[in-house]
Amino acid sequence: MRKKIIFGNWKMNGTNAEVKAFLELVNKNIEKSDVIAGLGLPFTALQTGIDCAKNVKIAAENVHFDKNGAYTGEISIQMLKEIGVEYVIIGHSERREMFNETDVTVNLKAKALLENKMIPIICCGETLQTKEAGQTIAFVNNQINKAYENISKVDALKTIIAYEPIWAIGTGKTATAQDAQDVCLAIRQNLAKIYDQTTADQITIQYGGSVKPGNIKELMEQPDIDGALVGGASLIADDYVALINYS
Ligand code: G2H
Repeated sequence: MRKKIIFGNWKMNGTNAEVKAFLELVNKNIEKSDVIAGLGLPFTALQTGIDCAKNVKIAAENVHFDKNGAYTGEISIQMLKEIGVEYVIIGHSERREMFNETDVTVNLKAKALLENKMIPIICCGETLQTKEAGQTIAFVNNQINKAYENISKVDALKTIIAYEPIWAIGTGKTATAQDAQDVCLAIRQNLAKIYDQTTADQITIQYGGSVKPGNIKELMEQPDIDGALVGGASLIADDYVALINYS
């Protein structure tokens, strides 16, 4: 039985003061012990997140795959581990589109995180153009095949996938619950081809893209959607609490 895993993704939002105030409100109001709640934060707010969160896992929104070196402005896995971060969002479409993230770097990051016993949240998802060309599943499966190259079955079990159709991100357009389910099922079928059905059945697949309190329940009721990665709505404490306490 897969537990629901619902993470906020604050993107480039949130000062330390804002994160502290947000978590003080959220800590008191999260009821559900059967949902794993999390929050992706900018690097500068991670320490505050770790210090203030009670039942909320803290995620970084990116990391470099190399151990250390001449990478001005980058952050290493060791640096995140040192402050207690366990989860890292990798391959978000905004990083792919604006910051040169590729399937190759996503794979390097996933492998490096797993070697360090950290949990990658591996994002995938298609553009509107790809969707309209009827290529969604082929495109997403190709992203997944590349992300999981040379990752063992044991390690794959520790990963989380976030399926985020790019056309639904921050646009207010959510995939219908059925459309999201269809793609999440196709991802699971692809994982069964890469590994086996038992492994595929244990991997968490989140949906992301304009998730909000009003649509989370229907999305979470889909058999292959195991959680959500939420941007805009996760910035508001009341909405974040409603998302975690959705049922
Ligand atoms: C997709 C999502 C969070 P939003 O990027 O990862 O953002 O919920 O604002 O569409």
